[in-house]
Amino acid sequence: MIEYQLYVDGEFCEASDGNRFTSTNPATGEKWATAPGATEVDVDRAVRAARRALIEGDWPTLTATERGRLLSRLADLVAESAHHLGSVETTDSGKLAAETRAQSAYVADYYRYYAGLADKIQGDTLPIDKPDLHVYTTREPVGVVAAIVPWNAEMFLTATKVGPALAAGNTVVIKASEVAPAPLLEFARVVDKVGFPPGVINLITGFGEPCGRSLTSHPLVDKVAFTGGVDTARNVVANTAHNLAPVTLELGGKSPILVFDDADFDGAVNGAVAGNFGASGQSCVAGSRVFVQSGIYDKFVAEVVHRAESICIGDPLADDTQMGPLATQAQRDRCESVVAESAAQGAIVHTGGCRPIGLDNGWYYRPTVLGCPDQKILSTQVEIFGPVMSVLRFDAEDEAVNMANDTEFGLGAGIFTNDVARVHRVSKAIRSGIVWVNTYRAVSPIAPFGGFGLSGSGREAGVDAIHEFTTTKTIWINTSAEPMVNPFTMR
Ligand code: TXE
Repeated sequence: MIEYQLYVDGEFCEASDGNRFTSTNPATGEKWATAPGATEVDVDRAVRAARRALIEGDWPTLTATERGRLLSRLADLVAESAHHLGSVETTDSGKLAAETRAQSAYVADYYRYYAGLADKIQGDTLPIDKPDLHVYTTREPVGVVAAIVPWNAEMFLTATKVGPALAAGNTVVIKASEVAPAPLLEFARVVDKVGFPPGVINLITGFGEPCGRSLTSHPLVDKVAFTGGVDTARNVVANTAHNLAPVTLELGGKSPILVFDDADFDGAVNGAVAGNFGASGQSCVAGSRVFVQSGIYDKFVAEVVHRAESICIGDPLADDTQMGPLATQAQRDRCESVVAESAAQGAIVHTGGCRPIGLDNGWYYRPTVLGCPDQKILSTQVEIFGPVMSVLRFDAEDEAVNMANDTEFGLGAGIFTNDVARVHRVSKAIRSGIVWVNTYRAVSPIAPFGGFGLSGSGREAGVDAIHEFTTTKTIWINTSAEPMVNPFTMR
């Protein structure tokens, strides 16, 4: 059993009350690691360390270029450790090693991108409407950032917050998910080698109560960057009623994939498979409502069923595995209950809808394809966070767009067509933060990421993310040779 520690103020430590919780390997159902459950005292210590690092010591006096150099070194060390970090993430979350290792390597590019941006954050000189005044703005760090991440892509979702936050000169307290705490505590070992001043990056683990609640409501926290579920987001926003910290929310979705008759058929099938069965469907951008035009509907369903049944399910660390388990037993229970209820409402279970034979110890669930007559079916309405694809038929373009937009979410959308005018028309009409055309699930440090509606607010990645972690300061300078006039004699 591996025993991890918190990382606070540049040191590894236990929780103040010595409390630990156990993490389970979803592929085997076995307990494999323990992590400290941070208390309110630990949270307070971490936030105060971040606050000290923000205003005292080396960090606030570093030039932006020097901050960039530290981020660049972090990028190099993450790249060197990518294989190991990916393996730990797989053991803790059940996500495919092929994906976690590649993603950890790509995470280094996120830090590298923000290393480059650090000394390109600049303000403006304003053509002010008054004489003898020189007015300019600077972009200032917001302050202490609380970064809350879920279990489904911890290294990645940490980088999308920590990269821009540090580039802009903030300090951070990162809270890992209680479901899979190990990857970030392993990441702490990498962070420790970089040479950041103590307190610039703090990593803690614990539960929503007390850890998440006391972090997001802490009076010295200036900004909250959250990824997770909608209900938790509501709690987080309520918590920030205490400190009035601005919040960035990256939540879930019920993203549509629209497949038109004229699409490249194989490409569209690949998009639907990637959007639903990649990461066992545990992805915020899962394209879990697939709208297929009538002319190819039957052929499309037959092919996605064939592809779902060909997926090699098993040990996520093994090279030939294509789909691992779900992260928790609760996630599998949710797949089972939503699929059962959807079938009772009239959805056709074309394939899946059950556990795979011979994989009795982990939280495995077969890739599932549901034929849904309409969007009254439960599986078309709720975020399942599992390998469950709901397929719906449409005839006309505006019918597909209306159905696609008939959701409270708005994170991603896929459009498969070879009609260029339709690409622009439908991209404009779909209400979502990201639209992928003839591709799906692509991300980049350079491209903003975020949603409309219940999918969240604010943007991660790209230059946009810098704006989330900076605030404007306006500086007014009297350039007149005369001293400021008496306000009571002003004309
Ligand atoms: O996330 P939670 P969970 C969706 C998905 C999933 C559901 C629940 O549908 O089934 O959310 O997943 C911390 N104050 N997504 O339970 O609970 C918590 O400790 C502050 C979508 O894993 O939202 C964890 O670190 N923090 C999503 C983090 O919030 C609190 C990814 C996320 O936990 C808190 C994951 C509180 N009061 C799940 N309570 C996506 N967008 O990709 C909990 N937390």
